[in-house]
Amino acid sequence: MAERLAASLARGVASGDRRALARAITLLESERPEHAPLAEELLALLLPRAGGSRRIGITGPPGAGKSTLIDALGTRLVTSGERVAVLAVDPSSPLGGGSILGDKTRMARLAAAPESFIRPTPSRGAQGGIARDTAETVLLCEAAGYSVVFVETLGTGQGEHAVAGLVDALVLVLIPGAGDELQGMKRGAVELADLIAVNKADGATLPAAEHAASELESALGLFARGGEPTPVLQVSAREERGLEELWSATEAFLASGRKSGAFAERRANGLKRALAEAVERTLLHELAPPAVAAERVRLEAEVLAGRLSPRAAARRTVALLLGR
Ligand SMILES: Nc1nc2c(ncn2[C@@H]2O[C@H](COP(=O)(O)OP(=O)(O)OP(=O)(O)O)[C@@H](O)[C@H]2O)c(=O)[nH]1
Ligand SMILES: [Mg+2]
Repeated sequence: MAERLAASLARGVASGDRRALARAITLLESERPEHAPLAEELLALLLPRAGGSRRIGITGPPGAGKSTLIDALGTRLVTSGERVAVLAVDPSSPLGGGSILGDKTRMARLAAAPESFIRPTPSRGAQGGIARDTAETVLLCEAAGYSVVFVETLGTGQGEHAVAGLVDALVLVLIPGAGDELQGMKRGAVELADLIAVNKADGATLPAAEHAASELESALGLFARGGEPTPVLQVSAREERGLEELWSATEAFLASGRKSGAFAERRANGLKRALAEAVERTLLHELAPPAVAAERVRLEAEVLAGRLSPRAAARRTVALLLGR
């Protein structure tokens, strides 16, 4: 029964049926134990068709224009024959939180194209859960024939870390006017980024965007230490300026990674991490009573606060699991 359902869903996904894809993703995200074997079967059936997209992360502070940029860029890509999927990951909003409608209306043009698929990923608090669901959702989108998959996430520190490991290229969207604050606050994100788009290079904010872009460029030039500095592009998502250049720079980044092996290495590292996380999650799920889960959360907080070393926390966790 379960196998028949998985097989028919897999056929729907592979034929590019958006409703089947949406149902398949819901199944992956489900926490109900009886759905787990079904989700696994579905992935097994579709895995051979996955892997073929360019996976592009779009991160940045709230209101930077990430969704507007994806809408404009995605619409162009669709026009040039690509099929575009967008996964909006919001680690900070609660499960089923309000961003769903917001994202669709902010990507109204792209959402209207039959060659697009837009899907919010609800948060459930755990970074690992988001990363797994998103990674698996990417695979399903690829099996459904999407050739470009955008993953939008808020650059709040955790979000971009989780997403950087899932994508082939991470684009950081910044806005002018944040001055020094921008450099201090976004330093981690800047270091993770493969490309930086300074958005809102239009109207009254144009001079500030130009200024911010040139400051960033010189800072990154110093960072680069002989390697290629991270490309900085000025764009206006609203007026659709600089988008061709941004996409060309993204494709150039991917092409050079394919040549050097960095592209394959990044995907391999992502899979290794996903495997390790899955082993941990499965073990904990099989072995741990709820009390242990609560204790793990407490131990993690102790580690993060610097009061406990990771090795001590690991030893206590394992002792708990073994019932000692
Ligand atoms: N002037 C100008 N405004 C823009 C541009 N791009 C986006 N905006 C505006 O900036 C606001 C935020 O845009 P969004 O695309 O929703 O930004 P976001 O980064 O996706 O926001 P969150 O998902 O809420 O973090 C909206 O009012 C947009 O109209 C741009 O290129 N120029
Ligand atoms: Mg958005």
